[in-house]
Amino acid sequence: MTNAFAAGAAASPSAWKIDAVFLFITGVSLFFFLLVEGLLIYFAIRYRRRKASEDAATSDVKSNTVLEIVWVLVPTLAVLAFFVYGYMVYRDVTSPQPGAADINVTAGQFLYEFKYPDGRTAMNELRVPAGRPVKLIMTSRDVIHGFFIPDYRIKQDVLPGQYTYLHLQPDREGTYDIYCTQYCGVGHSTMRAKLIVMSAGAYAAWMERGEGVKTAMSLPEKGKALLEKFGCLGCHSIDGTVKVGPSFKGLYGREKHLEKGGETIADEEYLRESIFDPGAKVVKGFPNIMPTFKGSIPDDDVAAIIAYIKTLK
Ligand code: HEC
Ligand SMILES: [Cu+2]
Repeated sequence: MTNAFAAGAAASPSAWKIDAVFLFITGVSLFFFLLVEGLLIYFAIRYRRRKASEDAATSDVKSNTVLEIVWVLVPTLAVLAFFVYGYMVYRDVTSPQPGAADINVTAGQFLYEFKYPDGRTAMNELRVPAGRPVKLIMTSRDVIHGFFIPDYRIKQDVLPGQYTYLHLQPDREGTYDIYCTQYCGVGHSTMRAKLIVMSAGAYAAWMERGEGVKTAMSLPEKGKALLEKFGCLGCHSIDGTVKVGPSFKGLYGREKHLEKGGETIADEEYLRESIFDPGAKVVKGFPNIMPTFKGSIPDDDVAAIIAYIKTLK
């Protein structure tokens, strides 16, 4: 098996974009390194101390404005180019892709669990069809883990009690390594999984076969049942009616105004926080009376509830 430092060829658009930034920075740095070191060596030889008779006084150079402007401006522009180019690629690689499939990832000592929207669960094996972007919604059930796909050049810490995201653009079929990059305990080095990118046909056939642990319900169906089970619907509606609390209809992705002032986008992490710590971001115009469900709703159930809320467009 290859290790994390021997990553293979770039295997997704994000990977070659990141490689291009890396090469650009390395190339420009190499150019200036050779220029400066070359001049250093050249001047050291050209103006070395010779016999005393040749020790003529040097010419009286005070300053050279043009030269000074050039040597301040050129490196400034180079560094700005690193920033702008790097930031553009960072934005591109970390922003949601339209039409992405959502997959929940739960990291735990010492495995990754992948939960698909149809309710199926797989351990250490993430199967996706080529050509369709994927959004990973990740959390940990114990300590901090680091989700890393070397061939994609992307990495994201996975934290307990919070969602973090990773956006994949799988476009080439194959099997790629997934590592954990945070030392998370004795089994850390065995914490490996596979990203398996399949052709659309093979993926559909795999879905059809229904491999993996599959619950009776899809994630959103389970979420819907949980809203009833936990009594959320006493205060929240799913059809747009405002009850004691705001309606869940159209909630996902919306900009929410907060009681404290300011606003936030209702993404998965916002929804998770609203359930476990309702007082943290109180919706403007509503009382802070929602009870916390921390400890009473397992992480997996919260993921299902969020999957359901996302379907309420
Ligand atoms: C006693 C009534 C009550 C119950 C029960 C309740 N909530 Fe709430 N909830 C509220 C109120 C009021 C708000 C708005 C104030 C705030 O943000 O805390 C709210 C806000 C929210 C928000 C943020 C909504 C938005 O528009 O930004 C989410 C998500 C949420 N609740 C989910 C749930 C879930 C899931 C459950 C069940 C597990 C639940 N709530 C149970 C009263 C309740
Ligand atoms: Cu780990």
